[in-house]
Amino acid sequence: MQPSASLDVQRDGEIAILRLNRPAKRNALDDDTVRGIERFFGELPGEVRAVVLSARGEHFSAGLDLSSLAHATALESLHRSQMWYRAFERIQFGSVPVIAALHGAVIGGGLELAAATHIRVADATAYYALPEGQRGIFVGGGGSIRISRIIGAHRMMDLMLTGRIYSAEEGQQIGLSQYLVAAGEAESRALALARRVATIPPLSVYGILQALPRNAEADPATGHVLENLMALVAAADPVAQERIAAFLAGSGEKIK
Ligand code: 1HE
Repeated sequence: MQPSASLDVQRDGEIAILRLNRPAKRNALDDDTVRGIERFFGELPGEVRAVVLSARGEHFSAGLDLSSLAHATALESLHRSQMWYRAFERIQFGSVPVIAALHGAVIGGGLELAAATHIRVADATAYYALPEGQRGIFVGGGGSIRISRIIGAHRMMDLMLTGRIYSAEEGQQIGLSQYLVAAGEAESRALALARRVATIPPLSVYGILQALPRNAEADPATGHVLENLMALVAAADPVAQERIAAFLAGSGEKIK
């Protein structure tokens, strides 16, 4: 599948690797790219069990392609935002875990894109900024929801009001990445994690991707009911039964 000229797709068994491929423009996200992301996640083959989202060139992404704002009416910008919402929702609430491999600039809409993924691996060259305030605009890819939930609204305000840049190390401390690796190693670590993730049975994946983030926002009473139902459904799956029986028989995987 080649969802757009600015995206590059590779298959490695049960893993698909989607790379932003517009390095001359620092992987700035134009309409074609975002539409391509939406298409890619909407048409993922059933055999794919995990996706690595990476980028070619020196930077992950410089955010929204600012040239698309040059003559845009408010209505056109609204429609663009809605397209970003659709694309990023397909990442966050799709059927497979998505692992981002971050390096260089992870800026503006690029950070919004990364925030829609489930696991983020950053290398030592990664840095994060939200220059929307300086540009006189606002986030428009769900960042005020996703990024603020990851790092807190006040940190996000600081980034947007002062133009502060977080280093890879700072990003790791506040949860922008869950893994921090040496320069040039983000994609290989993301791939290794994706192979591990691909062994999780689909019903557990469903609970982790669909029930968990909703429960994190739910009132406890509703959350307990959803958690119970999800736990019952997952445990009844023959794959879960087999794995538990294997552990009890001494042949299952040990946690170490
Ligand atoms: C771009 C973009 C872009 C680069 N839109 N064309 N994002 C920003 O405000 C970040 C803007 N970009 C930068 O600050 C820098 O480009 C970088 C720090 C990321 C990289 O610097 P550098 O020196 O490696 O590259 P460069 O020379 O600045 O850029 C290379 C080319 O990419 C150049 O084009 P060229 O034709 O002159 O070669 C740049 O114009 C182009 N380029 N970034 C368009 N963003 C859903 S709402 C989200 C709102 C936002 O994302 S706001 C944040 C926008």
